[in-house]
Amino acid sequence: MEFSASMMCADFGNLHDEVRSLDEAGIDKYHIDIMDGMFVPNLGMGLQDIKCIRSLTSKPIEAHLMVCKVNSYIDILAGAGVNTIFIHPEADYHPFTTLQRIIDLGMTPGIVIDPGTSVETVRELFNVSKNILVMAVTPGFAGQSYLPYVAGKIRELLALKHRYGLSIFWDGSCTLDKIAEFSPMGVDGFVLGTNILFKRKTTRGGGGYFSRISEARNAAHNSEVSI
Ligand code: S6P
Ligand code: MG
Repeated sequence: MEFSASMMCADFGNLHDEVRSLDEAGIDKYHIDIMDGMFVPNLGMGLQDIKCIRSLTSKPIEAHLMVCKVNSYIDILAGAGVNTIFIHPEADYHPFTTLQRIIDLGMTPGIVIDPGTSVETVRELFNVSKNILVMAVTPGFAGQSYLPYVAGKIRELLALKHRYGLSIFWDGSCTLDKIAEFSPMGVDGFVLGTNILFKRKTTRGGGGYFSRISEARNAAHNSEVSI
């Protein structure tokens, strides 16, 4: 089970402390949301943020690209020390070429499935990208409500998991009850944002993050009943 910290929810006034605290608290990966104000109506994190985080941790960094010109960002992100890049295939005319470029630069490719995208539409890409990030909210903002019909799509993906050798990750409105429900089914990881990791400003810090990550691990562990 892998838990990522959604860094757009972190306290940017204390980014150094945030990363050090999350590292010490045992976070597995850093999730960086990158937006261009076009593919989604918001702006996310920038290159300077990524470089800062890279300088502070040796843990993996995953970039979630919510942009139109996907292939313009790949080389830049490789240079910034990103380990995994998730792309929205519908934003790219030639997602296979972009995924291959990610591989050629020594990174791991991933694809994101929007609430409005069906599994069948992107299934051919599973031959190249084994990491699938499923959006449980409309991409663009933290703190949104869970879209219940996404559960059906996750079940569809889980049915294909072994055939393609997929790793399936959850992004958006991740709560402890969702971890408890979906990790036993085979979801491999969750992006933690305002619902679990960054929920109360007043209690941020190593101890706070440690107990929140522990709660997430317990939710996964205590419900380990295989299907
Ligand atoms: C949404 C973005 C996500 C969120 C994260 C926030 O566009 O891709 O990574 O930052 O899901 O978590 P929460 O718990 O506030 O929904
Ligand atoms: Mg994201």
